[in-house]
Amino acid sequence: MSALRAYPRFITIEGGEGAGKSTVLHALRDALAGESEVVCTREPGGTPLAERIRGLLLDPGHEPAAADTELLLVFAARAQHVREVVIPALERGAWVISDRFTDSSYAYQGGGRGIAAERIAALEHGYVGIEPALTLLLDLGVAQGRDRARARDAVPDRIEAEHDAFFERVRAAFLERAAAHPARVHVIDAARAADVVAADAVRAVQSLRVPA
Ligand code: Z5A
Repeated sequence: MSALRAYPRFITIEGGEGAGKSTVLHALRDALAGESEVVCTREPGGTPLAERIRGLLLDPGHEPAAADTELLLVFAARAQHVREVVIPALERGAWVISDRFTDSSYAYQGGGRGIAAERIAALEHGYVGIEPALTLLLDLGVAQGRDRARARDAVPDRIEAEHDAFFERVRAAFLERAAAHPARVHVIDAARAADVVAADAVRAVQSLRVPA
């Protein structure tokens, strides 16, 4: 398998539902603003076509998606997002901060749905080809994350409607990714107050060695 290209200004934020990814993304955008262009984006989504795929993925109104269908949908959205938004922005020297990226596929489709990591890696190397320089993994207990998300969303989407055991497997898979990639993945205890979590995230980004 060909190596993934790591871009020094590519940052991803990962974690379970309600972990505070959007909150941290806003703090990073503010911290980096003024330095150079900052592109904030998300997965699944980030382009009009990829957002349509996100809608299909999260819609509870159709028959249950087979695990392989889910996997191919997230990678179809990612292939479009990477080519249309992420690589062009990185090539022109912008920072790119993405709310979720390929680690989420290892966690949700791998840990959650039980798809073998080798099959996910084949898609990652075949159709994505890049990885972040830094991934901030916001780690939070499942019950706490669900309480936060429920306080915000009246109706759960198709994945949010899964049982706690699914989210426990997702959390364990994220932590396994962090253990396997210690130089890239920075684990942050997301159970603390939002401003403390955001300050940790900003410090981690400031410690990145980025060529001028
Ligand atoms: N998915 C997948 O299966 N495979 C893939 O490859 C990818 C994604 C890329 C949509 O993702 C779904 O896609 C997701 C995985 C799947 N399904 N699930 N579950 P998403 O990121 O759009 O959805 P989400 O995980 O449900 O995100 P979220 O609930 O919006 O979480 P968040 O962005 O991490 O949290 P937040 O909006 O910043 O905060 C949630 C609430 O908590 C909000 O009211 C905040 O004010 C509050 N908050 C935030 N931080 C704190 C702290 N520190 N203390 C107290 N309260 C806080």
